[in-house]
Amino acid sequence: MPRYFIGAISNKEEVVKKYFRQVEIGLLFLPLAVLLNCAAVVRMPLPKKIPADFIRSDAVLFYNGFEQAPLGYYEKWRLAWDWGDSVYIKDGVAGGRTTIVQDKDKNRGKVLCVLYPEGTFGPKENGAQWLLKLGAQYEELYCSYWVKFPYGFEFVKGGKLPGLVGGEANTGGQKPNGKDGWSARIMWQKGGAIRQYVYHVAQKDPLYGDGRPWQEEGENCLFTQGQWHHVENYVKMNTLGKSNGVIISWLDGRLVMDEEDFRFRDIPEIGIDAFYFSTFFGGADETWAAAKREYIYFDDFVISRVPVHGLIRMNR
Ligand SMILES: [Ca+2]
Repeated sequence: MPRYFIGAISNKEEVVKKYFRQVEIGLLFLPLAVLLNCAAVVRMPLPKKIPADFIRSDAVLFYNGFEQAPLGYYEKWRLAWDWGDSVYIKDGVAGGRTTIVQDKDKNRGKVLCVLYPEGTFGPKENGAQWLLKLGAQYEELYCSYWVKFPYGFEFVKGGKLPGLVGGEANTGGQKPNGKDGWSARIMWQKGGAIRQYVYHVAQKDPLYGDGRPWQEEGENCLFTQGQWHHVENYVKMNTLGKSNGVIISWLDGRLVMDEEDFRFRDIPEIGIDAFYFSTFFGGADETWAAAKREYIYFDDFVISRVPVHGLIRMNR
């Protein structure tokens, strides 16, 4: 047999041996690979409720999911019980526009229902407002909650939704001067579009705050009727003398706004010191009025040092 032929056979044997060596090595790691693969597939799903141990942790300054409140009219005494004695109740509660109801979504349980009577606008006749004082001044914080606009809700021109504030919590055409306060609420707009509505020293308008749209891939984000949405804001105070204050927003866990050009203050005495539960149709004239009797539902308010949206499963 020619030598080169033996060599060829010998090479083939080497190739086969090498192949089986690789298979053996592969088999050694197979159980590990299977385990890792299974772990990836069978990963525990996130809960739809905020985990109780997180609520009890030092990261959370305030939580209210309304589960202990009696069903029916959400009276001043109960609101103060849930939100603390320092809560400053402004509008809508004495007028009977706040109620605790049972939601059909078991994960929500009891929720807050706010009434917006037909043909009204502004907080005196429409929606509700109270200020949750945090008892300290913070440089950065998160706030989050669930909100649902029911089927058939008519958004009209828009209205306010709660957010973090500081100092005198400037709203209603009172442009901040750097020494008074600021606010960073959320607004729904025509068709359910969403924007951050921010009163700060460097705002463009001499009266009203800056509206910054919530967008994803260049498209405006919308509230969907009949669906619970999770909204979250991160606010960080600006360095004194600079317009570098930050607001980052998430809708249903997705990043929808990230801007860092806000001038909330010019003095160190102003920080984040309150959460403003503020909701009403408006706008300052009747073109903003509710077209019919409307309701909006709220649940699971959290004020925290860390974000909440990564801890819970969203409706997708
Ligand atoms: Ca609840």
